Amino acid sequence: MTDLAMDYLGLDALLSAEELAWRDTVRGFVRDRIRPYITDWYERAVFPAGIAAEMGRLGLLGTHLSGYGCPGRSAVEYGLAALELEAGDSGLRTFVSVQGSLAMSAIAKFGSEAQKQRWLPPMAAGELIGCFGLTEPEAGSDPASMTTTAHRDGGGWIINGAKRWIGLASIADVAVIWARTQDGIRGFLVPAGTPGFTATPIEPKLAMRASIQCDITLTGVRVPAGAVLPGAAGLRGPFACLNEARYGIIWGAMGAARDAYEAALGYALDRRQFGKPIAAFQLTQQKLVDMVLEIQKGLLVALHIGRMKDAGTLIPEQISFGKLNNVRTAIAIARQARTILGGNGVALEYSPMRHANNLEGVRTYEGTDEVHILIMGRAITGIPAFT
Ligand code: TGC
Repeated sequence: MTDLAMDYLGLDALLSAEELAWRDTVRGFVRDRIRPYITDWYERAVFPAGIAAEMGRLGLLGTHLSGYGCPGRSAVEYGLAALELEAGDSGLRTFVSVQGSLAMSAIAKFGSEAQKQRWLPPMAAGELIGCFGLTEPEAGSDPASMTTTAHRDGGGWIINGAKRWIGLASIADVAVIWARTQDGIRGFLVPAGTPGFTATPIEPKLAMRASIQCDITLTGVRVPAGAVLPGAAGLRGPFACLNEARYGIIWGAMGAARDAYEAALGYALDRRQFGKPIAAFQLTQQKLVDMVLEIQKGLLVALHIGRMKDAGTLIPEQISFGKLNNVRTAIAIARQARTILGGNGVALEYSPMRHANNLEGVRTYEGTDEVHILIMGRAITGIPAFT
């Protein structure tokens, strides 16, 4: 492989020495702690929960949050971590997103001082796990139609309802549950083990096999007054957390794409047919070049959006641009990479088809392609076309 094969436009020059060092640290973690095991985890549909504490020690949980034991890194550094983790597997990057961008972010943005003190330091360390319950069986793209309710009862609240596709819920120590109240949608911190709360993994899955997604039921779940997140009122609260997770996906998807491309390139250089490496065939070179074009463009989009986020100028409609473009592109690259591997491409030993399958999950959660198209459509026409 040539230098241009790995960084065609020299994009590393756009990163500071500190950013490159952090990127390489996470890349090393993925090389040592994820790559050797990922096919086994994926095949057995296992999320290696023990990795949480290792990730916490490295500063991968709540990476871009500050205070309360959180690493306080920049948005670009958080993005670089997502890029490298998803080059390992989308399921492992999803863990970091759910923990840091959704659960911890909800507490950091909207929690009381007591809630932050109690939950954030052990969550940053990976000692406690959090989940984020927004989506429901009948309310996916339209969370405004949620039917989970919370009613005041004495000094506390009683929550009833159901959530679906909730990452980590069955191993979570605390669930952030969004529910409809008399005063609109509010967020509640529900500790694991609270009577009436159950979380059941959704199995078997064809994507995200090395992570956990669950059904949650809430039946007469009683929580104290101090469980409500005081700073969040209305859907703006959960959407602000989704912005964080969607941002990480912009980078992460390019990691999966890059890994699929690298697998295809390595294979094409080794694999001989008709007397020469298949990389010597024009059709293979065209596929590889198309991948390089799209990966480099996707990384530029991610970096530009990351710099805007660090500058405080990024708006949610621009996050939709990145999420839509980069996930759609990554799926196309992973599928194209699979074709270069021929029949071997369906073997778990090679990463492209695993990435392609995972990316179907990534394309769907945190806003489907269709949702982000309509967010962008509204942004450029001024006309909402959701219904
Ligand atoms: P609308 O209902 O009118 O807006 C409600 C309020 O929210 C505000 N808002 C945002 N605020 C910050 N960031 C954003 N990205 C926001 N989007 C909307 C909005 O301004 C309004 O505020 P206010 O103060 O006026 O009340 O919603 P809308 O018309 O703006 O949006 C419609 C639509 C379809 C775009 C939105 O509903 C949407 O994004 N739907 C997709 C939902 C989604 O992404 N669901 C995935 C959730 S992920 C999950 O639960 C499990 S996956 C993670 C895991 O693995 O656990």
